[in-house]
Amino acid sequence: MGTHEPYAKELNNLLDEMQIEAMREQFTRVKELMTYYHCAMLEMETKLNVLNEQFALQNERNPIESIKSRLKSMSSIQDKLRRNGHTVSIDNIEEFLSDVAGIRVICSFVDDIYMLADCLSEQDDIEILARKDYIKNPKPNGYRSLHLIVQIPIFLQNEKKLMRVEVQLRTIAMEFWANLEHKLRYKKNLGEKTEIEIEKGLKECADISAELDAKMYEIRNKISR
Ligand code: 0O2
Repeated sequence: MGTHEPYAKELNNLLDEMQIEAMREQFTRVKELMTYYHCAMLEMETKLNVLNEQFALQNERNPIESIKSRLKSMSSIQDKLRRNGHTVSIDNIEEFLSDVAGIRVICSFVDDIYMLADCLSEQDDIEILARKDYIKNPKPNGYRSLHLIVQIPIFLQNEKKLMRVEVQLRTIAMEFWANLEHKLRYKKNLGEKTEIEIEKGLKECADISAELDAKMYEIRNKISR
């Protein structure tokens, strides 16, 4: 028995080392992938900023109020993969998640949203893989925004890589509603009656925000006729 012990210890050490090496490799790959998503996000931001500048030259106003970008956190990535029945792996991140890189574009008016979406879809280096129009078809809770899944190339030292970025376009009023609704969504366990009242209240606020957008659009058109 005793004579096998040194081998067992060596074998354990070897296994430990192999596991550490495998973990190191995975870590490097995740870091690499997240860097690629970050680069794709920067490319998309530049495209949007260029459109903003060019539109301002011609129309003396900016269609974009602000741009917010974020990379999905590792814990959200894991949660989303598991929630959708996938194992957590680097390949599955690339295959099944389209919103690791996310850009939110806050526009001045509703027509600016569609103008920007059209401009993006006409650019020959990017492809719109999916489009969800929650402005024309709001979610039952009142959520409005235009969502695009865009595939964009990034040019690395020796290769071109196609990456997916989720672009959410919305007005200031839509952003205001979505931010507050997001904060309030987690305050549950208030009792069924109160929760129904809150949902109804939020839906009313969403309708008011849609009216506000329509009214602002009308006023702008009167001014810039
Ligand atoms: P985060 O942190 O904002 O990224 P998906 O889950 O994306 O695969 P789904 O549900 O069809 O598929 O996506 P959808 O409808 O395009 O919505 C995804 C994102 O839109 C959400 O991201 C939110 O950012 C936003 N969103 C959608 N519905 C609502 C809503 O009712 N209220 C608010 N405030 N935001 C909404 P995540 O994944 O929730 O997280």
